[in-house]
Amino acid sequence: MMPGLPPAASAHAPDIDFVLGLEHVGMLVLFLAFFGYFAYVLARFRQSAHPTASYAGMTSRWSMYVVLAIILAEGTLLVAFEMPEWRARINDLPSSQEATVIRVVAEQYAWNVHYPGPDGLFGRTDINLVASDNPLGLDRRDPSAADDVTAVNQLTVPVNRPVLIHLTSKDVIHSFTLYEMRVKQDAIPGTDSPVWFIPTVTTSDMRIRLGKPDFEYEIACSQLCGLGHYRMRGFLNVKTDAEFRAFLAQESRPTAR
Ligand SMILES: [Cu+2]
Repeated sequence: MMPGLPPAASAHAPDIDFVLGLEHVGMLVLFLAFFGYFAYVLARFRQSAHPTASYAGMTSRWSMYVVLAIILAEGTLLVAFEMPEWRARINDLPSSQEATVIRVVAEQYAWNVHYPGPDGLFGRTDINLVASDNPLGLDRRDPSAADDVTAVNQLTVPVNRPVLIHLTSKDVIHSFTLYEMRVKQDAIPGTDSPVWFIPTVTTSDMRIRLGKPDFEYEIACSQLCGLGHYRMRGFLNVKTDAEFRAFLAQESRPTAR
């Protein structure tokens, strides 16, 4: 419906695009109507046709009815379309049984990715353990941490299953953005912001679909977060279930670290 958007690759993307389309059509109607009226008034009430001002002005009420109609249309857009969409995205989180649960910790200027590993438990993290070779501050002595998988700027997820990301930040506010998934969520220090989506097209299928063999889904930071903001760029790898399992098995071997 909306021209110029990136390709859509998540289950909820058509809903977001529909609401975006409604909003833009509404804005276009308002823009054309106001400019049409403005042009009409410029011509209709030009000085040569009205050498003396009318101090009584307009007495009819139709302008009030127009404004009420605009308020009604915008209220309908908000209550009937935007709020249900918001609710579905924010309130109805998938359970951790059905979803692939991943932590993403933003920092200036990278995305740290943390998988719980086969045991499904995230290992303990401690700010005092944060080092250049341990950006998450993961405590490897914690039994739940032994099989955890970490990555930097590479987020790998399985296709056609919910992905639930627990998003936070180590330093300033960043904004986690996956354009093709229609996901955007601020990453705030000290706050766990859950965000979820169901990817529907693997990276390799999207390459075929677009005819671009080197296409990648990008993770962008949409919040100006410092001098290196422009290079805060990661990649989202959407894999088949089998490929994802192989990736996790490969990465969670102790020798892989
Ligand atoms: Cu950032």
